[in-house]
Order: sequence, then structure tokens, then C-alpha cells
Amino acid sequence: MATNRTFTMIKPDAVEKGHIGGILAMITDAGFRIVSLKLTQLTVADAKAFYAVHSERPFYGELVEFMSRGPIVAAILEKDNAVEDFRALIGATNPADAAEGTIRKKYATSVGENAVHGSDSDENAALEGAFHFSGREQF
Ligand code: RTP
Ligand code: MG
Repeated sequence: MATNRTFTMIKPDAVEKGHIGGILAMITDAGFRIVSLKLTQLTVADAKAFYAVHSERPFYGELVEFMSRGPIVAAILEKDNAVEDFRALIGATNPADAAEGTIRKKYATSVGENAVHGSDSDENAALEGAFHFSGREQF
């Protein structure tokens, strides 16, 4: 079933640098409604599970260490065509390739430490959102 929701994390690099407010402003200015929002931290096991699809990639260990090293902001967002439009708003994985006006162009520092996550499908958006938020926390 197609949905109009996606899931995002403001990653530890951007939280450390004080960019939570700036990134949330770009998200809401782009027309996304905040359904759920929290400051939290991934355990090593959480990060391993979240990025299990990349477990054979050479950067997996570094990615797990990075994503669990400090607080993140987790959020469920709502908008028509949410998954695709949010991927467009965050920009390319590598900030060197990210278009002007994207979140990663403004806030990411490297291909690894790239400020934000965006779900890649409706199915993953639902799974990722449900991992962090109960039904009572979704508004
Ligand atoms: P994300 O899942 O975090 O939204 O990022 P993405 O779809 O744009 O990129 P993906 O291919 O799913 O990669 C997941 C995350 O792994 C890190 N990465 N590091 N060192 C590297 O070459 C490398 N490649 C990817 C990034 O943090 C990327 O967002
Ligand atoms: Mg991805």
C-alpha cells in the first residue's frame, strides 16, 4: 500500500554541530508535516540492524560506529509523495554530488557523515517509523 509518510533521522554529525533547528526548518519549509519527533540514540545493535542491507560493504563498521556514537533526531514526516520528495530534499548521498538547496549540500560533511537519513521505500518508511514510535506517538 502506498503511503504519504516517510521516516528520517538527523544523524549524529548534524546533532553534534547544532543543526537540528536548521534541518527541521528546511523540512517544514518544504511542506512536510511532523507526525512524530524525538531525540534518541541508536545502540550498536540498532545501527547494525538498521543498515543490515549494507553489512557486506567495506564502510559498514564505520557506518555502525558513526550512527551509534551520539544522539539522533528521529521523525516521521507526512506529505504527498513523501518518500520520493524527501529523498529529493536531502540530496545525493555524497554531499559533493548534492544539488544546491538540498539538506546534504548545506549540512553534510562527507559521504559517510551526511547529516540526514531518508527512507528509500514506503515499506521501509513504515518499518523504520514503527521501530521508533508507537501508535500513540504518531500524530
Ligand atoms: P541513508 O540510507 O542514510 O538515507 O543514505 P542513502 O540512502 O543516501 O545512502 P545508502 O547507500 O543507503 O548508504 C547508507 C549510509 O552509509 C554511509 N555511506 N558511507 N563511505 C562510503 O562510501 C559510504 N557510502 C555510504 C552514509 O552515511 C550513507 O548515508
Ligand atoms: Mg539508504
